Order: sequence, then structure tokens, then C-alpha cells
Amino acid sequence: MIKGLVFDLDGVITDTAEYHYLAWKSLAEKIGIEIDREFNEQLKGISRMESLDLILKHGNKEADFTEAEKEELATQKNEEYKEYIKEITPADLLPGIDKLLKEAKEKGLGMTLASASKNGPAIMNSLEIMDLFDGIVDPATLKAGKPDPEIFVRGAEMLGLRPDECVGFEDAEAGIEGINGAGMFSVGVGSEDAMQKADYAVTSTEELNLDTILAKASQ
Ligand code: B16
Ligand code: MG
Repeated sequence: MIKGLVFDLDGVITDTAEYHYLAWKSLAEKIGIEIDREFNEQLKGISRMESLDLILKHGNKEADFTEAEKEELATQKNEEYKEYIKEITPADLLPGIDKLLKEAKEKGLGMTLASASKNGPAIMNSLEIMDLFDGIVDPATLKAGKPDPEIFVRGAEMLGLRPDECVGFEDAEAGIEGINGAGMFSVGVGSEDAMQKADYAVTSTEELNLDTILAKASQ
């Protein structure tokens, strides 16, 4: 029986994925690297430093920066990103998410956040949904990021549940792999192509219906 929901943040609860893209694009331009939306798909769900490494590789500049310089570049990106997320309000919840979270709460389901983002708590507060959640997995405490299942296993543990008693929501391929690896039922939000490995997939958050999801996960 499903007793808990474990959520990704960027691209599922709110569209900060677009802000990450804009901030990385402007950072990449400063160091002479061009990135586009297709390339950006790979950056979804992975940590800030791993994202920077992929961008440097993409521009054949992996050997051009010291660790300290890379830290500085990642900080610059995060400063720009933080300017974008300052403006977030509850109106930035993706369509259907408010309803889904409230219905889940009414049904007594536990809910945790499994986001790779260190900005997760600030964003959850701006969205005013923190009181619906039972906890946030701190990504700084993980041994391995997505696609490793660890963050999802920890999200279930926080609820005192086994992964197979939870449903995980993701918009990134790396995230779906993590949910599946945890032995949790995976719900994907995104293109059919990107969400191929999801147990159940929709193209937009608007289509997420709690009863349908619970029925599919219990089959
Ligand atoms: P930050 P999610 C992830 O969040 C993003 O998808 C990914 O693009 C980003 O690099 C990562 O968070 C780290 O974010 O720089 O704010 O710590 O999709 O796991 O909610
Ligand atoms: Mg995401």
C-alpha cells in the first residue's frame, strides 16, 4: 500500500529548471561556451559542480580551470540563479501541484522532498508549501547524487517507510533512474522520450491525478 510521496523540486513542483538553464547559459557564455536547451536536459537533476563539469567538457575546457576557479564559477552561477528565485511566489507552483499536494495531505500520505538543489528549502518557503511536507533530504549529506537511488531511499526513510510504500516524482532521466533503483514506483513528468523508463508518465503536471497514480502504483 502506498503511504508516502517523494518529490523532486525543479521541473515537478515549480519550473526553476528554466532559471537554472538561464543562469548556466550566461555563465557558460562568459567563458566562451555555448549551451542550448537540448544540452541542458543533461543538467537536470544533477548537482551544481557536476553540471559545471559537463559544461566545461562540452566546451573542451575541462583542463582550463583550477578547483578554486571552478568553485568561483559555480558560485557566480548560483548568485545569478538566486536573483531569479527571489521572485518566486505560490503562483509559481506548476499547474495541478497545489491540488495534488493538498489531496495527498488530506489522504494522510507522508511527503518529503528529494531535490539535488541546495536552494530547495528557500524555494519551498517562497512557494509556501513547507507545512505540507514532513521533511527535506539535505543533498549536502548524500554519498552519491542522482541517478544513485540514495536520495529517494532517504526520502522514504524520513517518513519511516520502505521505498516500495512510496511513489517518486521526477522530471529528469537521472531522477527516474534513481527512483527505479530505490524500488519505488516512478512517476515521470516530461516528454515521452525522456520519460521512457518511468513506471507511469505524463507530459505535464496538469495531468497528475492522485487517485490514478495510487491505483497504478498499487497494481
Ligand atoms: P543547486 P532537482 C536540481 O534540482 C536541478 O534539476 C539541477 O539542474 C541543479 O543543478 C541541482 O538541483 C542543484 O541545484 O545549484 O540549486 O544546488 O531537479 O533535483 O530538484
Ligand atoms: Mg527536476
